[in-house]
Amino acid sequence: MQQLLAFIVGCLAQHASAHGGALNYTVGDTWYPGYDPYGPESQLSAPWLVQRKWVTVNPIFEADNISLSCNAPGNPANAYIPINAGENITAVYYSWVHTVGPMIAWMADCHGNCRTLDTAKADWFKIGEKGLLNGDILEGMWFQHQFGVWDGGPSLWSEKIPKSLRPGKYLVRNEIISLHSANKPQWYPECVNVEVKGNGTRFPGKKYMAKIPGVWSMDQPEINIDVYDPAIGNKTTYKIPGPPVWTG
Ligand SMILES: [Cu+2]
Repeated sequence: MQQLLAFIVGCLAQHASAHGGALNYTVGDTWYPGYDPYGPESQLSAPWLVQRKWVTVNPIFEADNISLSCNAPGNPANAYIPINAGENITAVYYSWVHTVGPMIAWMADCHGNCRTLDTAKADWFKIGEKGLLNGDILEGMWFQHQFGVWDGGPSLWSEKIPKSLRPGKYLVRNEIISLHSANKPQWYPECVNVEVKGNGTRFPGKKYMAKIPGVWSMDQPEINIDVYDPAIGNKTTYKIPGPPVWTG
């Protein structure tokens, strides 16, 4: 526990003035450290590592960037977070500063081994998404704003593993899209290994699936957006693009 606290405090210091990403995860009362983007290279071979490797808290700016699936360089991790279908996985961020844009949680079936999954070719499906909660696009309350904690405490984002999902090894991908720069979207994706348990038998069909990169494009008005244009910023609805969420 002492070690874990030191780790958390370390992350906090490093990320106070930067952009960010999913640094840790919790399921119930159990914490799982992610890959520390500014930590030692040796993490990658650690038997406890559950998160794919990422090396900067800076965003990705291109919808077609090959690293959009699991950040750069995205090397696979060894361990899996055990979780029951129907339970929540919480991604933990620190001092998240951006306020506008959707947040989407995705999963992909690893077909038995997440080390060998090519994340840029995988079939991803949404398990949850959070967007504009109330008010208008420019000044209303987005989940991304509400979720940000400015005092250095953890920002928590929970999504449920669909109750009927068949057991197996999966990646969970937490994606924040920040839209505060006009026509210059920012992507913050991280991926974590989970092993889903339970009695589920279901799996989403084709209409729920997307490729990443592939699902986002600068042809989408919800992505290539100028929130400072009153004709857009004054709207009180924002439809999160991509396939529908599969809730199981
Ligand atoms: Cu940023």
